[in-house]
Amino acid sequence: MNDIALWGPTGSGKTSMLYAFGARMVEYENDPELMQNNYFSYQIYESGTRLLDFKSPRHVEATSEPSIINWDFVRRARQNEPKFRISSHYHRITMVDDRGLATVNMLSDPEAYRPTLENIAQASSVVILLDYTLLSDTQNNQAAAERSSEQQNDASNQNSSPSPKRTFSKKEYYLMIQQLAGIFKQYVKPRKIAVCFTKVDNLGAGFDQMEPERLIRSYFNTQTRNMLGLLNSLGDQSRTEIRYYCVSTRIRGDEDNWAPLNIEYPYFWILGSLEEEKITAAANKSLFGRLFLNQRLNYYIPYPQPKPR
Ligand SMILES: Nc1nc2c(ncn2[C@@H]2O[C@H](COP(=O)(O)OP(=O)(O)OP(=O)(O)O)[C@@H](O)[C@H]2O)c(=O)[nH]1
Ligand SMILES: [Mg+2]
Repeated sequence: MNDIALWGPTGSGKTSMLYAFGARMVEYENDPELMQNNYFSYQIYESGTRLLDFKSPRHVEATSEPSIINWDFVRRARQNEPKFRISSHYHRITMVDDRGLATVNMLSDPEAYRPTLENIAQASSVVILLDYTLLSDTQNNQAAAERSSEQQNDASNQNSSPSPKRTFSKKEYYLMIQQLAGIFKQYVKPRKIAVCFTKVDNLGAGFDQMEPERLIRSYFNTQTRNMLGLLNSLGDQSRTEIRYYCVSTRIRGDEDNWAPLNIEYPYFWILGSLEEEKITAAANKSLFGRLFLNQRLNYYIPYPQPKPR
């Protein structure tokens, strides 16, 4: 199963991220500058039928129940040569987008939140959202200060209506990731983990170009708790790969138009790996295939990557 599960507290931008990714794929279809260096078209269909029409950001609402979204993702070459054919793929992907509250509460109360926990633990890829605007102990963090007044810990209201946003101290955020790491250790399986430092648009221009590790270190590390070190240690587990991104779903102040930053790259990494695995698995079916595997992989055209920093 190609499941991509999202983990992040209420309001960290999980649902926005999914739709911003879809919107970004539409940009890849239509933007002449993007198309210049890109020989592929990317399309997302809902359950094998409808080509998805991505709404503008103001339509994203707080998630009120677990959403299991089945997408057919098609990467199709605009040209017909072997290297393009070998790089054209169709994927059936399941996006697992739960309520932030459930992804947080499953850590301390696994029994009550068993379905959420299973969905995340069993997913072959997990996108972890680190939202610095939810930190309560970051100096000059206006957004966080405003939200802390609405702080509420909702335990009684498990299965209904969207939950209010709450803030976290750096220590609390660290402890959540530590508990999440414990779940990954318990449910051993090959896993890709994309850690996204979100809402970089709030930090101002140029921050999307920064090294995500640096942002994580400066916003989430404390004197005694090394968040980046903890995240890196997830990658020490066998068959677990981890990568870091800084992303944003939109430019602040512009409510009507998507202007996502880097949002496609975690998904491109995951999809690209799936394609290389597919090519390898197909080749391994025959001696002939095995002989030419390296050649085929050399032909394969990788997805666009974030600009080197
Ligand atoms: N500035 C900024 N705001 C964002 C970004 N991504 C999401 N938001 C805002 O954050 C709020 C919450 O976004 P959602 O996508 O609903 O968050 P969620 O993680 O799905 O929340 P739950 O479903 O409640 O768990 C919305 O008001 C979004 O517009 C971003 O990259 N930058
Ligand atoms: Mg949501």
